[in-house]
Amino acid sequence: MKQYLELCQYVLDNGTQKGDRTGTGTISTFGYQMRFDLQKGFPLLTTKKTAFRLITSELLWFLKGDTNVRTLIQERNPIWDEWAFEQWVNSEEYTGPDMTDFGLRATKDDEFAKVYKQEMDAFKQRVVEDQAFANKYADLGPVYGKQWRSWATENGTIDQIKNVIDSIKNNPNSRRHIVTAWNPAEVDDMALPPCHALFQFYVADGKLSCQLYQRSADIFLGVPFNIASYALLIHLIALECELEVGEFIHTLGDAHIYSNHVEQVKEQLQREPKTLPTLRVNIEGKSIFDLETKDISVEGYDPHPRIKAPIAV
Ligand code: DHF
Ligand code: TMP
Repeated sequence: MKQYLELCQYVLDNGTQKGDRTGTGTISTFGYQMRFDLQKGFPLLTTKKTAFRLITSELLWFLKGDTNVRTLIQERNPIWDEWAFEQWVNSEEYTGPDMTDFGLRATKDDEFAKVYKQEMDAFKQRVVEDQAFANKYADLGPVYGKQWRSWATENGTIDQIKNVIDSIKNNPNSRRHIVTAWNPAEVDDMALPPCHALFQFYVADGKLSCQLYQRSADIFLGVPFNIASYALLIHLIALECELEVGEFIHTLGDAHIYSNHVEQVKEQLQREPKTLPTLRVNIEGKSIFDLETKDISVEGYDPHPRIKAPIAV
């Protein structure tokens, strides 16, 4: 995963200081591309331990067309908690302690961080126990799962994933194998407008490749997940279409390192990448839409230790 470390170094060397929506501050560049040959191993970062189980659970959640964080919470996957919680604390029904700017404040104020954690734990418990509450506050709106599997039109919905699988199978040479999560009519209703916005598949020499356009890329926390997630998606679609895997091409728009991730990035740059793991998928008798997290694993993953960092909300 030299490519990822090169991205980090490139942004540190060439980035400009740039403010951002979350108030954290970033070092940012615009436009960058990485290529991963999936024949050379599964691109899960080895320079820090990365939670593959969470990546799998999120991708299967997208593929099932789900947009409610309840499913993730039930699978002990916390990666979308903050964006559901934000909907709750901004609602009229919420009467607890003031949670304005909870993400940023929790990184700066230990007392507040405790109160925030209590409120978050209570929220998650209620989401699991109370389906009506979950439907109201834990649904992120028409995010990835909705756009991928049931894009709304005047005459019904479009299943972009089924369609793209059909077009890969029946017309592999097509230059129109596209899925887009960026739905201009609905972005305003989403808890977070799609970061991984549009992707295109390509078939040549019996191999399936995919290029992703990611409009906004949190290099330390988001990007390692995004690389592994799209690599996994290519493997799954390739299985479904009886093709080998080719390349993942990752094109970034605003590629940024948050100011409170710079030390972590530099620590990672000191580390030597290790051999990539191998993906195992137990798909026997199932379609990719019925897979469960336990059906997917990596073998031979021996990363450097985890490095923690706060997420910008
Ligand atoms: N917002 C921001 N500012 N950056 C993101 O990367 C991001 N990603 C989202 C939603 N909003 C976002 C969805 N994906 C983590 C990774 C990916 C992700 C959300 C969160 C994350 O916190 N990763 C940590 C902890 C993982 C764990 O619990 O083990 C990590 O160290 O990788
Ligand atoms: P933005 O909507 O203001 O661009 O903020 C979104 C932040 O989340 C930004 O730092 C990019 C990051 N992000 C990723 O890097 N990958 C992801 O998959 C998601 C959902 C978000």
